[in-house]
Amino acid sequence: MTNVLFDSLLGKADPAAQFAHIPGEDNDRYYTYQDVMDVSARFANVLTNMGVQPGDRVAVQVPKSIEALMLYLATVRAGAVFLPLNTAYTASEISYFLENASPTVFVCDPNRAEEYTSLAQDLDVRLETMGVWQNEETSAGTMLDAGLKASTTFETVAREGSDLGAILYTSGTTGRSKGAMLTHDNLLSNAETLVDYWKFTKDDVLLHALPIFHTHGLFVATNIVLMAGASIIMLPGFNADDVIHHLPKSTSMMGVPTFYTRLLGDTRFDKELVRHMRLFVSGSAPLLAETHIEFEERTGHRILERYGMTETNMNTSNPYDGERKAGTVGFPLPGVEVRIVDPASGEEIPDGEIGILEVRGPNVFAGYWQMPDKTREEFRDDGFFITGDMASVGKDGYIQIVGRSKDLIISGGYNIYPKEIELLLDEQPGVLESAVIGVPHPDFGEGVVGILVAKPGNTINEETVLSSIRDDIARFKQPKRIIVMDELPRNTMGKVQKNQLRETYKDLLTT
Ligand code: MCA
Ligand code: AMP
Repeated sequence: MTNVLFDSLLGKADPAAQFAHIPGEDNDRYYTYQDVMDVSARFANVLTNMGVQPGDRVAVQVPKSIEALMLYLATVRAGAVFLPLNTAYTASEISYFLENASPTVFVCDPNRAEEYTSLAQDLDVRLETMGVWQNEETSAGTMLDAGLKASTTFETVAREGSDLGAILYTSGTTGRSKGAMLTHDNLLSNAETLVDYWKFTKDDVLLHALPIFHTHGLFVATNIVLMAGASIIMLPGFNADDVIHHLPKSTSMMGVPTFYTRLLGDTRFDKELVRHMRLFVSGSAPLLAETHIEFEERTGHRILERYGMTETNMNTSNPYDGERKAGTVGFPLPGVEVRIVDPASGEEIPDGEIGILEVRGPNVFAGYWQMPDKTREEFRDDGFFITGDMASVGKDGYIQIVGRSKDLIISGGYNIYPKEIELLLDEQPGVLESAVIGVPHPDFGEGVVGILVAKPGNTINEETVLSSIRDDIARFKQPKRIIVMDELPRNTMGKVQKNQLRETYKDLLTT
């Protein structure tokens, strides 16, 4: 019996080949594929000794590090389910995830252990810590300490393709997040397809500047590299100086559009710097056609844009060899079926017309964790998943994402559901009601704006509202501006007209 995901990702790796280069302030570190096997075995032993059983959830909110990636592999190796959490989430956000997913272990940043101690006790979750490795003399958390003492031999737990490998939470339209259950087959099928489609080989060096708590940085970037036996240069996050420094040693990079607009804003970013590059991939949010064009003019490279979701991994991609069309997300990936339907009837509509994009394939998730009703609502009877993205197919077959039927803001590649912020703003003293919208933002594509109406006799102060929600939700979700209106514009049905608000405030964050 095999462990479908782990054995496929690492089955053919050359132990002596390099997996990672981790630039450091004082000295750089390097990981071979043998190190990947050894360190993932150590953490798998640690997890198993803590009582983690196959199928148990391991929740992780830790700073980006190579060891955090090894913890992902170790969890899969131990037959458990990896549950990564955004490092920006506050304790009150985390408490929902822990309660909902009931993990056996929660690994957090050592700097936040105190904040989480009583929460973990109340929920009967074992709390462990993992920071960024310094050296053998300096402790960087209980997981790393235990890992150092653990054996590098571990008998990988057998798992089938239909077993869960990970749960990733996506924000919900009603404010509460839903845990998307991803199976070994979901993750593996997408990695196999993308290695092939984007022509990754063992000679590739991927510049990794994305966070590793979302699909893009965790599965798309990492699984592909492992599967191809390639290597990464692992940066703690996106910083233009570091990226520019390491690009000449890389062959490929994956990023959200903000990465590319920031690089274009830097005069050091030119043709010479990226001479060795083979591929730039963009996704998670729409890449403006003008960014695509400016990028080609500056570097001679055409960014390859693809489209995916937490629930589905990657669905469509521009071609590697054929034309990469600006403003489109290309074609359905091999094995993935895409159709565009009329939102009301669910009937397929002709090419060129705009409808909702639905998708079916081995990449599509197994449902929302403990939410059978929500799962049923978002699937058609024939197995197609209703993405909520509005799209059309051009005459040439290229798919264009033209908007969203769901009320979603995408800021710097992070999803933000207005309802969650509105519920919080409505609770603030003196607030009668609120509407949260996304408007153009020069750096993040879209930025959050909160529109408030005061209760009669009350006045609202922007600073007071912003500071009182500071500890409740992640910083990236907090409105960049608060606007106070006498009343919200509504249609005859009483529904708030967000289109009108978006139009009125379209220049608020750009000027
Ligand atoms: C940081 N801030 C943000 C964002 N990021 N505000 C809005 N939107 C954001 N995305 C705020 C911080 O709270 C802070 O506010 C200020 O901006 C500067 O923060 P800093 O940490 O310096 O920002 P940064 O490190 O430069 O981060 C920007 C970033 C980052 C590099 C664009 O957000 C990022 O790495 N985004 C990638 C997201 C991603 O991986 N998405 C994939 C999801 P203040 O100063 O007021 O405190 S997976 C997915 O969507 C699907 C599956 C797919 O298709 O891939
Ligand atoms: P998430 O829920 O974080 O997985 O985000 C998925 C959403 O990101 C999709 O439903 C789309 O709305 C959006 N998205 C991802 N890639 C693209 C893209 N290339 N162009 C436009 N939207 C995208």
